[in-house]
Amino acid sequence: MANKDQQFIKSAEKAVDFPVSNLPRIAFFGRSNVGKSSLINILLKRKNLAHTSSTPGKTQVINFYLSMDHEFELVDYPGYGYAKLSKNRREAIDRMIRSTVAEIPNLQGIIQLIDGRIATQKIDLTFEKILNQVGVPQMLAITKVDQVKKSQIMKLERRIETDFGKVPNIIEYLLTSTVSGYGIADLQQWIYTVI
Ligand SMILES: Nc1nc2c(ncn2[C@@H]2O[C@H](COP(=O)(O)OP(=O)(O)OP(=O)(O)O)[C@@H](O)[C@H]2O)c(=O)[nH]1
Ligand SMILES: [Mg+2]
Repeated sequence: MANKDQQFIKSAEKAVDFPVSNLPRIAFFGRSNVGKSSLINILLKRKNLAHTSSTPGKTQVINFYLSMDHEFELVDYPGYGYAKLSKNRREAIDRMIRSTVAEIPNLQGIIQLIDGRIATQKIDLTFEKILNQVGVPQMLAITKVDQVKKSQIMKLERRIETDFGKVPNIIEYLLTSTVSGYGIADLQQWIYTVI
């Protein structure tokens, strides 16, 4: 078992600073506040190793983490498209994502998080296409489904299929919640199939 200090590997802002590793990596993308760091913590079985916050824009650099079993690494990216950041800062984060995603050594999978409580945002579709070009298996994690009424779940699934079905590759998605734990085992399973 790794302790907390061993599980945090490194922060980086540029691809040249990415840590070298033999382990497969899974990277996480999504709008600010969608729940990336929360999901990473639950997959790492840590409470707040990846810092979470109700204030969007918490994660400002790219953070690399080691899984509990030392089998893979998780890469936590800053959120894209956060309206309250200055235009310069927002564009810098978008550029950081675009210019580094294809440079992550040993990248085996991409998890893009989509807020299940609101309509699909244009920026999510834009980034879905950008991330798709990297050419590694891609999973959509629909987040915060604990806040979606049971009666609305099927509607949500149809909407995701319609919105993301237009992109070139057939899209895989999972409904998730870090509050109820819904979908987490399936996501973990997906990671083990792609690494
Ligand atoms: N209800 C609910 N809230 C969640 C869930 N996951 C995360 N949150 C909350 O959403 C907020 C943002 O979570 P973070 O994990 O910090 O989001 P992030 O995507 O890392 O945000 P940035 O670092 O700003 O890009 C926090 O207040 C979390 O507690 C979930 O499954 N359900
Ligand atoms: Mg974060």
